Amino acid sequence: MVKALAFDLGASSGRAVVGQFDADKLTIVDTHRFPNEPVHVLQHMHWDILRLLHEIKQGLIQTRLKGHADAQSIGIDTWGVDFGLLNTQGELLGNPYHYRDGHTNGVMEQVFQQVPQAEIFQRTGIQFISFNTIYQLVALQRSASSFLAQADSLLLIPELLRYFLTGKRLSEWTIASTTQLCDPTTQNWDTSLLQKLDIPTRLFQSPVSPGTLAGTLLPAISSEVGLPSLQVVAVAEHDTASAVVAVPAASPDFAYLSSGTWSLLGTEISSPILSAQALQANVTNEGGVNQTIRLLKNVTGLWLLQECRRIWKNEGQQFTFEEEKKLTAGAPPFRSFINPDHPMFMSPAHMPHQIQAYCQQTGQPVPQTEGEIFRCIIESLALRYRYVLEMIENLVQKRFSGLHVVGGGSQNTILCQYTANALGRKVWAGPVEATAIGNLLVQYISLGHLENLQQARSLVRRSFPIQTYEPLEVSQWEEAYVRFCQVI
Ligand code: LFR
Repeated sequence: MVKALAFDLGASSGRAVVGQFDADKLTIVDTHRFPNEPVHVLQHMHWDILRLLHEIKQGLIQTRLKGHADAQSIGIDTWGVDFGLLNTQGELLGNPYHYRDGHTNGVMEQVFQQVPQAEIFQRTGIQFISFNTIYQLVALQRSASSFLAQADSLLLIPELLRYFLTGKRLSEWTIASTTQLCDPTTQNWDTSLLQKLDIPTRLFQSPVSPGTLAGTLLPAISSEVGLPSLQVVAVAEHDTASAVVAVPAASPDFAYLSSGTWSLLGTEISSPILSAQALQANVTNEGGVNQTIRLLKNVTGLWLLQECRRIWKNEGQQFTFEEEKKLTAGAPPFRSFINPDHPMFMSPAHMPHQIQAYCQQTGQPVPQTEGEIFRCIIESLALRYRYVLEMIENLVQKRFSGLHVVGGGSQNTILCQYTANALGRKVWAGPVEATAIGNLLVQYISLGHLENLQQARSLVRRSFPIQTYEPLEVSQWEEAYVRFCQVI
């Protein structure tokens, strides 16, 4: 039995997950859970980064107390694009911004005046989203940030947390690729793009491949948490890259949806697609494991539901999942649709009001009840998935027989069923814990217990339940899709 420990930091919480691998099966157990909530201070939204380091240490202690002091290694993953700056002494400068902060508003469009959009895509292969690291850095530089002026290096958040544990500054490829500052063919920073934008090149060092051994726990941390000096692996530190590792596909040609706060829908390819059509579709070519590229598109995902729940909770209304299901099923079908990716849904605002405003502005019936709003969101997500899947298929010139849905959203039975209906194809749902599992699998590959991605995915198939959804009511959904496309 080989044990490893994954720290997976998601949109509202983080956790420590121990993997136990006995050659035939992988089982996982949580040893610690903690909040990962942004902190609003003055005009800005920041990571609570030192608290997270504290929670990671608590996770190490709990892992020992719960009988897993024999874990061999650790890996950390989080979402993309956010970073911390270090001075020459290796101290953190300021508090990292959260990507939903407003400081990048309008910056992307200004950058296009300096470097044309098509050139940025040609160089990086990354989709255009206003919060990418490239625009965060330009925003800092335009505001004459003294932190940027003093900075000696930049580490993306999982790299920063790993640095706090090991004392070593090391950049990792999957998370580096999300910055929109790397060349996907050389898997290195695009220095001429950095220079064109006056972003200091001294901040960056060549990324290592996911699975690289990145040091051991610092002696001070080992003694603080009472564990030996464990190996720290630079796993696929971008959470989506980890999730894609854990897609239980048997064939090399498959489509996936990593379903959480974001819905990341795409496929795995061997070299980036940088065509004008790809630029037009605003897809991304992010770095994957074993020299793969994750060709995918971001769809605003469960965020829409999470934000509605947050608002209703503040207003004194809370529903269990079973209640939500009933409310959704009880609302009339196909009344109004939203484009989940409209910018008005991006920042934390009053989501139910935003959805109502969208429906009103597009001349559709305005959903009133919670059930009507849930239904509008879930139908729109499922229809958007079809739109994006077909877009990806056009780019790779393939047709997939169904869609693998992994992550927390694979538990949402209504969303999975509606997705199968909207696609008119099968949906295979699971594993739920894909991100943590992918994090662990890369550690097992790195330590020599698994050979490659194929073996890792076959282990996932043997170890975790996968639920199949068959498409239903296909002709009604076909009609709905036509209307959805008109609305968006
Ligand atoms: C998902 C994710 C997406 C990325 C977004 C912001 O958690 O990592 O892949 O586009 O968050 O970083």
